[in-house]
Amino acid sequence: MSSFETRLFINNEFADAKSGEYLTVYNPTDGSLVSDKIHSANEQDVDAAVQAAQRAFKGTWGKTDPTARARAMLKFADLVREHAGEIARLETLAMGSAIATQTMGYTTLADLFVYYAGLADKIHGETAYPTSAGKYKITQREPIGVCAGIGAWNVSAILFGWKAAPALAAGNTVVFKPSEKAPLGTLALGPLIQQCFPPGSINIVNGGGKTGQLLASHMEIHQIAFTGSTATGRKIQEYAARSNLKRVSLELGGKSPSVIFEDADIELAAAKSMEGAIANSGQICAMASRIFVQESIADKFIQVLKGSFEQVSKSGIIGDPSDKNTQVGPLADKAQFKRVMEYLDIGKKEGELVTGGVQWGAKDGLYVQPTIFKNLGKDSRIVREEVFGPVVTVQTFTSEEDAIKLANDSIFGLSACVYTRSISRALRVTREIEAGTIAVNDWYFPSPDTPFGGVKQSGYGREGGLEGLNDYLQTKTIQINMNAP
Ligand code: TXE
Repeated sequence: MSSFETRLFINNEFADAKSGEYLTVYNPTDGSLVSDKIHSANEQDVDAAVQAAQRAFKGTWGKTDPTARARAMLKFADLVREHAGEIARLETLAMGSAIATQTMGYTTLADLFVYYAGLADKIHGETAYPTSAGKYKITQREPIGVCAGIGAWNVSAILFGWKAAPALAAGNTVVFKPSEKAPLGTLALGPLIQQCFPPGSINIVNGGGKTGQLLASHMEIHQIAFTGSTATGRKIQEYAARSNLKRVSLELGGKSPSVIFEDADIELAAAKSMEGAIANSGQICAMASRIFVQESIADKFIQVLKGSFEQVSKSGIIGDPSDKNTQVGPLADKAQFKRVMEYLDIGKKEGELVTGGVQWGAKDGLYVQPTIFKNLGKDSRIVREEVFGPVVTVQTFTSEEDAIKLANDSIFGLSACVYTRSISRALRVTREIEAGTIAVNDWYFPSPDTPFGGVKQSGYGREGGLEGLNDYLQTKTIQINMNAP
């Protein structure tokens, strides 16, 4: 894909932004300009997108028979799967993530549309039993109307699918804003959307925080799903409260713990911890960045983990993200790189560097060597805050109780990992850990058929699985007087 679309996608057409404002994106592999002409939506543009979505909700998509909705979604899924590799290149170009990772992102988007297409004709209410005092009561589950989505830049395809697929299956229409750091892949879906959905069903508006604020504050949008930082999530909730009290679901940051007990398979725990840390160069919200290992096996575990982290830099899987064998690309942009380097400085000052801790490769490439720190205090910022890079901290614990306490000592609660050979311990510990998702003897990566989301300041609402549909439906109760003539 040598050229790409940079305009807004409204009512099934690409259109110039009325704002006359543009976003700029650089390639993080070498700092070269990707585009300085990515149209940025202002209030008029957002209004046009919302009106188109409103018309589709009232007139076409919202009135489409559920089985026809499912067929349109399945057609879209097939097209996305067919073009996954070429669209993924646009993500790689803009934010440096490995082509294999982003291709998986687009095939997962296709899977999400298949999953929710299957639910489109299975949405139904209940009958209240027993009928009381001659009143027959039923509930029906209805779409909400125009739903907005705001995505982060790390896996744009999945973030779009989590929001758009359940919204459309339920009969809603969508206005989606991809991140200003990686809008090109989402825009490339426009021609595929045109082939499957009536105009206005899915609209894409580019822009930064200002455009996001317009969506979150819009009076005709009745639901907004957000993925991004906790700080922005807080603002989204405020905008919703100040405007029309639209429903909000938030998938925010994390600082996920990984708890490794002395009966665990050390090689497996180290390999999985490494895989999770380098996937998407550590830019995954569910990444387990706080590792807690039982004291009795700590030295052995750290030694094996160090070996597997160092192997990444030696094995050739870090490098050009457009190469299909690459697993670790650069960080998304200069801001992200600077932020991660600042955390590395904190780690070096406050703890002990085990491996990494520096830039990888040439100066213009925004790569970071996979990094391990140990011996950090529990209040060090690198232990408390989300780094969003291939960086882990290792601390030790003595007992199960101690491990649970340490794992839960965070404002976040998105995900967690537990490594043990004991099923009863796994069941006890997973029950106690405060997180929306937990992997046992594995690192956690979400899948279309199960709900994903956080507790505490990692947000609320669930995306994926049957529960993922709930945010896009509202229940109406109907009461019928059975004694009426
Ligand atoms: O997030 P932002 P950024 C974390 C991660 C990362 C940090 C910053 O720690 O380093 O957040 O990333 C839109 N009103 N995560 O700067 O700013 C913005 O345009 C409405 C975790 O990308 O939260 C983008 O589309 N919208 C996360 C989206 O919000 C606003 C993934 C996210 O931007 C807005 C990414 C506003 N006032 C980052 N300001 C995860 N959970 O996976 C910005 N936006």
